[in-house]
Amino acid sequence: MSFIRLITLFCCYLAFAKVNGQRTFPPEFKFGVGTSAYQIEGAWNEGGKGESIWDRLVHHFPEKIADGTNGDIACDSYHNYKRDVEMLAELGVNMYRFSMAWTRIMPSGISNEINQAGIDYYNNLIDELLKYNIEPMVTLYHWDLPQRLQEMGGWTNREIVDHFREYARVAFENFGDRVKWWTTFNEPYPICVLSYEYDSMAPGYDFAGIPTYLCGHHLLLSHAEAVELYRTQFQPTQNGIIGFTMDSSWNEPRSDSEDDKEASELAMQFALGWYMHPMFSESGNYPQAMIDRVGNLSMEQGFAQSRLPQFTDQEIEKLKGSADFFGLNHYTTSIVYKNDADNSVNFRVPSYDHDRNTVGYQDPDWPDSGSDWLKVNPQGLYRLLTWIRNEYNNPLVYITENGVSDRGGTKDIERVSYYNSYLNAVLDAMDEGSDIRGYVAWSLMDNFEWRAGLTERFGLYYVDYEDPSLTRIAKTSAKVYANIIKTRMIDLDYLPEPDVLIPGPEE
Ligand code: GBH
Repeated sequence: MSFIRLITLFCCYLAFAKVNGQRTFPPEFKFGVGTSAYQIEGAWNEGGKGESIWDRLVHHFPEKIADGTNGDIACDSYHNYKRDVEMLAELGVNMYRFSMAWTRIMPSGISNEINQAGIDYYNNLIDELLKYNIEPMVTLYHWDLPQRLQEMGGWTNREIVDHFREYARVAFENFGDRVKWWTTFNEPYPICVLSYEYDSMAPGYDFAGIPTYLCGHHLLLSHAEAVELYRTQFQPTQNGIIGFTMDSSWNEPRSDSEDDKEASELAMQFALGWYMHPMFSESGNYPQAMIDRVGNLSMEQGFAQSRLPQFTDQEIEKLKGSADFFGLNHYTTSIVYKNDADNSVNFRVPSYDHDRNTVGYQDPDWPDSGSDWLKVNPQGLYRLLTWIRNEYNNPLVYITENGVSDRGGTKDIERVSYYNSYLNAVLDAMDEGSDIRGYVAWSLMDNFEWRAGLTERFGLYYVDYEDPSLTRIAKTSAKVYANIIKTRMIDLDYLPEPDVLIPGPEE
């Protein structure tokens, strides 16, 4: 660690120690950790599992993954799930957020074939969790679309709405007696923008400005259908709750100027409002700014209709209020301004970026992490939570992901300071009335970080990928997080040694 970085950390620490006082998280506040199927399970073709778009991407284009690795084995949680649950018990978490692989349950994604071995796997995992009183929070879709459905156009084909609903039905039927927390989707931005608009996530197209909005539209309709199904046929007897997990950075205006403030608002509406406005506002529809911008630009560009599809009145009714809670994933902050202020970036036309018209950058003084895109700015989480409270009339929020990466090693002082300061920002927002009921740290353990492969590690537990048994070792942060959960307080002086001292790459 550089000297400058140490000093920055130390200053953050002092500023924060001063305001922290002795605030506590309420006893009913839930703490958890999260993972996702493709990132941890491995066993990609075992137990009758079908091929997903991530299996396809890593096998056909290994050069797209930073270190050429893939999720064929990952943390091998398919075989090691009992050890995973043991770690959850060590942490003392109240809940575990994980995703189900659609292809384990329905190999081709279509309901004519249900795979019992896949259902057994999740039954065993859920039962193991309940033995320790850990509540499962299940994500139905964390990016691993059945390859067969991709061949039908994936999220750009409206047919997918029915297939997703049938998948959700099988999940509610088989697991809903024990699963009381559901989210339909994890993070629409990587699903629709980074996959169709950019070749960054599977399936990896670079078709800008059109499929992106079709994908978003069908994602929203799939969500609404699954929620309606749950509410009418399962919720009355199963008594769980269901929501959607949104990812959002905070978009800080570059200055106080009207233009920069407008840029911040546009960036928020195009990222977060795109999905949350239909669910949490009175309109049940896309944000007006998005309807106007995409509509007007589409006309100028010679399209016969807006590239942003329209909902029918009936769809709007279904979407409105279709989430029992607001699931929020948050990692970092961008500083934004309007591109037409200086046209500093040459956006493709048409494209989502061109429609949104904002440019973002990060403050070089914010501490960095193991990922280029992730710089540390806890104020951003506080501002984002405040924005959500004001924009959507103080919805019930669960933070479903928050965390930071390293590049190896178990003495993760930077992660400790990240969690301390971001959890402090959560307390700040709660003090001002935000209705935040829970917090899920990303991630239980190091895992397959998509295009970054195994190079970026987000875990509270270190995974030794060199060791065939994929041993997991508690990092310092795992012990600190366990202490926060136990005491319901942030103790800045608590800095235990990791289970085993493994040096990071720079040490
Ligand atoms: C979450 O995405 C995911 O839900 C989770 O699966 C993931 O492991 C975790 O965050 C950590 O990334 O390299 O410039 O193309 C957060 C959103 C989307 C942020 C992909 C990083 C890649 C940026 N992530 N993005 S870049």
